[in-house]
Amino acid sequence: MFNPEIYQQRRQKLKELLPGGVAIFLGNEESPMNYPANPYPFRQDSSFLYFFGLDTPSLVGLVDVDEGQDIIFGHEVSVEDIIWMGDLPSLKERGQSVGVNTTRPLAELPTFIGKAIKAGRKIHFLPPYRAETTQKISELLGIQPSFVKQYVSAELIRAVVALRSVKGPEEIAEMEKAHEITYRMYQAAMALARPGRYERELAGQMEGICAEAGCLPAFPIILTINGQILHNHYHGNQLIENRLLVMDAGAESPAHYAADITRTVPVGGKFTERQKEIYSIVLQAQEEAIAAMRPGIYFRDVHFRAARIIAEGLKSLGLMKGSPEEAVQAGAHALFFPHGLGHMIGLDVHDMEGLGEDFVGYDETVKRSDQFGLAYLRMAKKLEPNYVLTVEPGIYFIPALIEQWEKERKHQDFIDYDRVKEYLDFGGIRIEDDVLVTESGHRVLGKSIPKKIEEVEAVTATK
Ligand SMILES: [Mn+2]
Repeated sequence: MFNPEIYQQRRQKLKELLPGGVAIFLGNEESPMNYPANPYPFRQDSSFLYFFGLDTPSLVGLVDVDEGQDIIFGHEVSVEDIIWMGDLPSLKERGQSVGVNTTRPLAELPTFIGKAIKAGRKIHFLPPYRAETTQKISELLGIQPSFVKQYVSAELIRAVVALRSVKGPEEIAEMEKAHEITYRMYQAAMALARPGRYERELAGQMEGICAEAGCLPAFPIILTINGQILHNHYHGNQLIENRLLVMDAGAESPAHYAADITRTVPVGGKFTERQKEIYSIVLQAQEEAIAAMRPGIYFRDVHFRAARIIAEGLKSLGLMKGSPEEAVQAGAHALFFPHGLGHMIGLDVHDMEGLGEDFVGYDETVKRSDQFGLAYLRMAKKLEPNYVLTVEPGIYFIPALIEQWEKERKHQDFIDYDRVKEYLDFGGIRIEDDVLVTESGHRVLGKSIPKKIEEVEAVTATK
């Protein structure tokens, strides 16, 4: 948790951005796995954390823009709570720790909201992503659950996105902590990437390092010899000599800020020539994309820059043909690079994605494309100082996609399908770092995790 002043300033700025009304932030509840008293690890809602900091369930934060007041609604600590969970600070003390002087029993919330509605005041809320939150909003505001999403406040979403997008020094420091842990996760996993090991052994080491540091992974670890499957969470394969291993993982700091790193290593510690050729293209795309990061540049243009390097590189290997520029415009490169270059990162690994990707990554100057590949670009708009984004190009050989495009003769002026089919057993490569946009350029967060070919070979197990 940060100083109470940080939270006060954030709520003050929110009041300045909203035209009026009352903004409510529903904290999360415990989420049961298989019976009520056996919950998943508790994860607080990120916007609640941002404005109200408290990392415990069953709280509602309220920012009354008209009255200039902040209130936390929650349960008072009971003797029963103390029996099971030990001494806990009172609701009042917890409120004060985040600069909120007014706390009320949760049971008073419906009355407060009812009065505000009667007075014709607007109740702002963010899009819920858990069924019970939808249910609570439904009951509080008298909206049928299936209509709740239609009543979310675009004004509140815009204000929250404006604030959470620009990271403060205290947030960058937290992200650096997440990177410190993530660095150690990669050191361990790379050293274990030897034939005969199982994916789960490496993934388990990574999770263990998070646990030792008192935190959790920021998202389920992707660690697979089938990197062509983009969000593969299966960890049951045995590592095979010379197969590429894609690892996409990151820790979440104790204050819940995420790191998100991807490295691709050759099992056994030596890239084949063919792997080196493709790897070098991805690395060049990633390094040049990072080099382009600065305030004022559209992230979509950085994405295109990476896509062009991929198209040029694949042309030099005979997999693509024609003009790389035109190929990228037509979307032909998306056969190999079907996702976007990156996304914002912060309290959520895909930061604020639950508020709506178009609110986060797009604005009136840049609209989302519906072209295959480009449509998955989560972030397109102009970069500003203190944005933090991932930069994560990749090249994948996805047999089902290749087969489908060839059958449809899709982009055949730009793709040499006979050559591409020689790579059906290749797998995939992705390289990802987290980049802070500074006043004059950028800074890559965290200690540098090996990504140059020689560095990767040096730290990856040989046998
Ligand atoms: Mn990512």
